[in-house]
Amino acid sequence: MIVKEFNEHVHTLAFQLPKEGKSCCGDSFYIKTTESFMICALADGLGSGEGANESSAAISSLVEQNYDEDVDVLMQLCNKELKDKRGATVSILKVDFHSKSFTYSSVGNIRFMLYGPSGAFIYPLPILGYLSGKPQKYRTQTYSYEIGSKFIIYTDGLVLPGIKALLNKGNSVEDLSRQLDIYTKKRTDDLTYIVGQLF
Ligand SMILES: [Mn+2]
Repeated sequence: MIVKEFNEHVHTLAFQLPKEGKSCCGDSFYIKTTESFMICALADGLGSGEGANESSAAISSLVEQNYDEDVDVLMQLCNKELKDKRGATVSILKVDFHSKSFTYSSVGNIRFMLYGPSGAFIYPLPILGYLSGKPQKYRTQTYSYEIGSKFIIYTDGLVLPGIKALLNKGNSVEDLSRQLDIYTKKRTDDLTYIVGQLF
């Protein structure tokens, strides 16, 4: 599955494949772009198949229903939402086009990297663990970004060597996606990535 969203401030391309032999993907994502912001949520449900999907899909629909909330509020709502479900690793990215800044928060092994044209490399560290409704610490950080910055968010089904070089080389989200193609063939888990470029 490929989903693209383009406007004058951001181009995004999301790509998803279930674990080999599975018809149901345990990862879920949600992306919304407006004139002033983009919000992107990615969740990897614990395990695989339907039980994993139940948790991750709950995150994407929660963010869809509350997309105008701040990232830290959304993370707390996500945690509550996963009470009595299997649990999930969750990352939320919100980009403010007018202030040229983004806020990111993550619990678990989903990775995010942003690479700016000047060579600036932003790699916010996640909190270890996963959300399951238990009391939880968060690390929500805001950074400014340069025009032309490229980013990737991806679940652990994608194993990438040399991510910095890849972001540096890719000239568009389609180009980045083409370069990621060979790594998606080697997956041993559900796999989702979202690549984007900010303008
Ligand atoms: Mn996974």
